[in-house]
Amino acid sequence: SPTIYRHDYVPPAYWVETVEMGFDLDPALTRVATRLTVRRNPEGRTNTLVLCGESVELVQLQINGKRLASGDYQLGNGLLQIPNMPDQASVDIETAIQPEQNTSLMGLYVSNGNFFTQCEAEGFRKITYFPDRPDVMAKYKVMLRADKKKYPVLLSNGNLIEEGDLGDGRHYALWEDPFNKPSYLFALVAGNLVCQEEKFRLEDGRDALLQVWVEEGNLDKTQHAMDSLKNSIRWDEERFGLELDLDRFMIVAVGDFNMGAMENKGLNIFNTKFVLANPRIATDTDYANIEAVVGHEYFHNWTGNRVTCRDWFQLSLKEGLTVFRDQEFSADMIGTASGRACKRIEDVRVLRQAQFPEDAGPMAHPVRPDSYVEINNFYTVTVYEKGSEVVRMYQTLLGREGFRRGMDLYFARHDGQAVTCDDFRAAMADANDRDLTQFERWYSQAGTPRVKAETRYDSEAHTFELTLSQSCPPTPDQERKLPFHIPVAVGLVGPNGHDIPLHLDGAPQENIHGQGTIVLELTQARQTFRFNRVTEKPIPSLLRDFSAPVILEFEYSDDELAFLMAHDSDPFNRWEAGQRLASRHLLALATSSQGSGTSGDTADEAGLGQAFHKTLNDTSLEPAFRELALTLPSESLLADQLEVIDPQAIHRARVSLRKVLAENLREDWLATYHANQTPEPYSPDARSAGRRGLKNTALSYLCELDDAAAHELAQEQYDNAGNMTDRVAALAALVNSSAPGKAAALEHFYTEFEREALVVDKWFMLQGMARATDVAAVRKLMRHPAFTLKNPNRARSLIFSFCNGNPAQFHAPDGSGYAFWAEQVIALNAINPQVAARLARSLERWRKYTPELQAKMRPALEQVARTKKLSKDVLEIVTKALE
Ligand code: B3K
Ligand code: ZN
Repeated sequence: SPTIYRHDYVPPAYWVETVEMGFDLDPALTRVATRLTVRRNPEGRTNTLVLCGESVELVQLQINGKRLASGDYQLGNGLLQIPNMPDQASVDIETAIQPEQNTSLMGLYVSNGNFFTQCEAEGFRKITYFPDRPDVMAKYKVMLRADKKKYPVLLSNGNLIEEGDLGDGRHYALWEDPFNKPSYLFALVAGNLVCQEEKFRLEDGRDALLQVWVEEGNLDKTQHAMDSLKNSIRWDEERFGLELDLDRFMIVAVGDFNMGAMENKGLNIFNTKFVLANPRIATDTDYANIEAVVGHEYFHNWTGNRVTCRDWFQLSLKEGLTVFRDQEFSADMIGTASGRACKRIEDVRVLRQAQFPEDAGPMAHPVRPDSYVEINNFYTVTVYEKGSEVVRMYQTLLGREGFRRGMDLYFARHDGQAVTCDDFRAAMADANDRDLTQFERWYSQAGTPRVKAETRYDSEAHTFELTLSQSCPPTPDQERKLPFHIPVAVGLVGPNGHDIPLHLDGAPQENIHGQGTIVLELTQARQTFRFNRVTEKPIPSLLRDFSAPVILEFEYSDDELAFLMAHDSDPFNRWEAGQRLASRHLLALATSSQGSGTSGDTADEAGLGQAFHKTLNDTSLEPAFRELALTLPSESLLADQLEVIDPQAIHRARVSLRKVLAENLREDWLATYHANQTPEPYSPDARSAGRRGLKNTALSYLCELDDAAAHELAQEQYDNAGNMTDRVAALAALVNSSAPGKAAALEHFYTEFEREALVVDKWFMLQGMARATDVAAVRKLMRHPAFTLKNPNRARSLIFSFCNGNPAQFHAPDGSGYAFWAEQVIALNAINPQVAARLARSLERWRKYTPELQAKMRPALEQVARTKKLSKDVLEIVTKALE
């Protein structure tokens, strides 16, 4: 498979102005008639029209009404090339496709008897031949024809122009999208669906029709998605002055979907997981995720659709920016300062747990990649989450108002265009009269920068010096890195626990949190900042609110960390101090006890226990914050901080510390458990969710004791749970204990919810991640009648949760986990290359593990690599892993 390079970008030889399509929908064989009007691009280099096509049969081809003979064009390698084209032409293409056979879930496919499409990134070419690249933008008119009984609902982008009967039991609908769009935003839906709908008054006075489409039995689960949509529309009006530009906005839920959701113009298609919710089936996390994803897709209407990407290397232009927007939306929806901080902590946790390892492995790539084999492999945490951090840094450097000025200029300049990350950066720079040249390195250099801090306090001169030095490790194809432009938000905490007013030597700087915080701009490899009038020795609070996606190194003592944990005015760094303290202890435990499994230094534990005790009982802190502070760093986060990973040692260390904390704080956990019950009826708001979160954290610690009292508490919660959050938390606690009722509870849960696919996913997931679940147990679960590899949610719920979420069992010393992984990657490859490639990534960091484990991982990777008919998706991953 060829590698595609960013520097090879060439503008298209022809633009497409209009697209008219007619679909005769039939699951076995659908016919698609497409008429394009094309016009030569004066900046193009040839007069050959290049169209892409994949798994489509070409039935007929005409230029200006004249049928082409097979000698008039070239067909091969996924391209249809028509040479000697006139400057303007009408092109008629007829194709035949087989939606029922399409298990890749790209292009047009069937899910539970209904038709859906997924075109990003390159799925439109599985429907018809087309210049399937995002810089080709056109206006679409779409005629859908289908059997009326089986497919009463026919949807596509934009506005419904006409509908009616065709006789013969068939009917039609004609849709027109008034906006230019790239082919990846095309969508159609046809089937037996129902909707919840509402008229919604926009700020400019227009009424928009909002619809959430689902299967009939799910109409009682659409309210939260609808509310989230209305909140998203309001928020984008208020925060960015961006209005919905269509009269109708539709969300459709589908059970078979590769990703979370898709922002097709006016017709967003969603994984059911990010639409359906009611208290019986959805957890607090599900509610929050639905709000975030509904927001994300809606926000794409401006950042992605109205202004789109010139080429797929620019993916972060829309994804990083839209993730930033959805994160800000969720934070604003919580509203409180503490709630904002909790959201920030959760987002940073994802970044560290998933993106930092990606940036340190064989798939490491810049936020704007330079090359790819399969673009679907680059919908990554780097493009999305690190991309969002990069956008956030503009806001940190320019301030909220400056950032808004940059956004306004971006839309003023580029509405209706397909542009690059450089265009976005230029808008930010020009709107604020700032030089952001060096900032480009955040887009071009891969790897997580390290910032090392050193301090010097002069008690005579009352000066405090902070020296920051930065470095960035080599990544594939990038040996040496140049210094980044890094905003470092800093505060100095005095002995009384309050922030010291800051007097920075030199020019005054902008504050992000008021007087106590200043944003330093680190642009050199090494820089010293001096603060004057510092009368007492402070403790520095560095990188407040995680002001840059870097690893900060500073030698805090345990006492200093405990002090910051108790006093830092920046809630993020309060949390951070506790995590550092816990990590330090856990890493020592994991490396000292490799093999032995005994608990570590009790003096250390006492310090940590005291700090945890304080946090647990500090009722001035929001429950949601306490929950985050009392959750130990995950096994994968700890693994990332070790030179050589021994998953069992890490697991033992973490479990043993949890047991110690459970024992030492038993009474406090119990009191916290009882103090944080939530009233009926259930409400998913952040405050209530925070209380449930803390209560269930208390329950899980208590269950580490594995005694009768804990078992009873969990069993009672399971039996009486009034919502899914409490129910599934109790079940997880039971399953990870030796409680006598755990088998019965698992069975009860399945029987109770067997008709709710999303809950059955939870049932598989919980078992996939359970401590006692080994490969044999996973294989047994795969034989359950409800299991199938064909549905991505189901495959993820068991196989991914085991391979990624159960490290101690997956990395069993006998290598059985790796053999299982290879089998499943190979099986999935034949069904759905995108899902297979995601699973393939579970082993990409094999070189970080102990030599014994590496020796078992390599053959598994090699086995996948030499599989026949390997998709380029999987091939790219395993090739890069083995290089
Ligand atoms: N833009 C889509 C992702 C499409 C995935 C293609 N493999 C979802 C999103 O980011 O909103
Ligand atoms: Zn997106």
